[in-house]
Amino acid sequence: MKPAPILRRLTLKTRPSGGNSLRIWPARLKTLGVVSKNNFATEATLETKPYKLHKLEQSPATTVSLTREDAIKYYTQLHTVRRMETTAGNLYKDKIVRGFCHLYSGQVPLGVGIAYALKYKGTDGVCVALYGDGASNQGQVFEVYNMAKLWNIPCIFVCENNGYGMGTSAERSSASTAYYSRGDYVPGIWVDGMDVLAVRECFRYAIDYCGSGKGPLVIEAATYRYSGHSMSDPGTSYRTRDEIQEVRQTRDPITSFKEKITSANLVSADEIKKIDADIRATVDEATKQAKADKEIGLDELSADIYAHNLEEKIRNVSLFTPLVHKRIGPAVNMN
Ligand SMILES: Cc1ncc(C[n+]2csc(CCOP(=O)(O)OP(=O)(O)O)c2C)c(N)n1
Ligand SMILES: [Mg+2]
Repeated sequence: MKPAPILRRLTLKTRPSGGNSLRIWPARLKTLGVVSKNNFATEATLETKPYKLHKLEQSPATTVSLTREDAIKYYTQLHTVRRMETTAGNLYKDKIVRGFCHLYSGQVPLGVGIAYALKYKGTDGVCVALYGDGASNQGQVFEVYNMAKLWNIPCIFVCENNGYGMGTSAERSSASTAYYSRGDYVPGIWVDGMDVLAVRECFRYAIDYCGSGKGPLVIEAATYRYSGHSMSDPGTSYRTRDEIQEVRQTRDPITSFKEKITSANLVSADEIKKIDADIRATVDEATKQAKADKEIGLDELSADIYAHNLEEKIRNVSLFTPLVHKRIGPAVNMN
């Protein structure tokens, strides 16, 4: 096994503000124990892709420090999400998952309302409101940009620009595709959404910026949509297969992160293989269990909608036959 290259590196600590605090400690690396027993680096210094700024002077950090623990955590999360989504997509195609399902939908004004409440209550919390390039041209987005800047509301607007809104390319729908600058008087950052560490630093910066009372920010995360908008969109009638292949080969976030962490000697190729195999086994097992389980009852339609439900009844398609709110378990983020 190669010795950790970390001793030759300089460790650059970054503050959450994104400003580099530039504490360079090459001589102390050994005593800080940055080389683990098995010769892996426990921490490495890596470069992110550059950002583009709109009405901001300071950029998020481009030289960042990554621990071995975080490298494994991020890789595992990224790969598990992809494996789950691919599996869910296949189950849909096999007609095992039925119906119509949007993976998530953003309500930008609602996010600004939540952010306003955080400020009103005197907290330093921020709210992240996400929307796609396709949604970005709606009037409501511009209305809340105004309100958020006027009152310096701590809202991070995130435009996930994946190049397409349903079957329409960003260039065909938007007079300006520089989404990070479309808040005009709201400062903005363009970040490569395929670079995990750039996204991490960008959000560190944004949380610090908005949480310290400076008002809202617009982040454009540049990414790519491998699949169609929904299962009924094969995603190949308005672009070429070559375009999709090209992105998979040159910009894939998981592949590039894997390369980064293995070449920084944070994780070995064997460990990656083991993580991949474990994820495959976990998702396969969950799929097997989901297929074998009996169908869930209709009472689950109205289960766990609210963390703290204030009214016992939930509105149904007919007002006269309301459903009952059922508690199955606490929300995962409230444990
Ligand atoms: C207010 C509103 N107008 C129109 C629609 C119909 N609609 C659903 S998705 C979509 C395009 C979304 O594009 P984007 O946000 O880029 O999502 P992506 O296709 O990349 O998943 C539209 C117009 C909607 N859901 N809501
Ligand atoms: Mg889109």
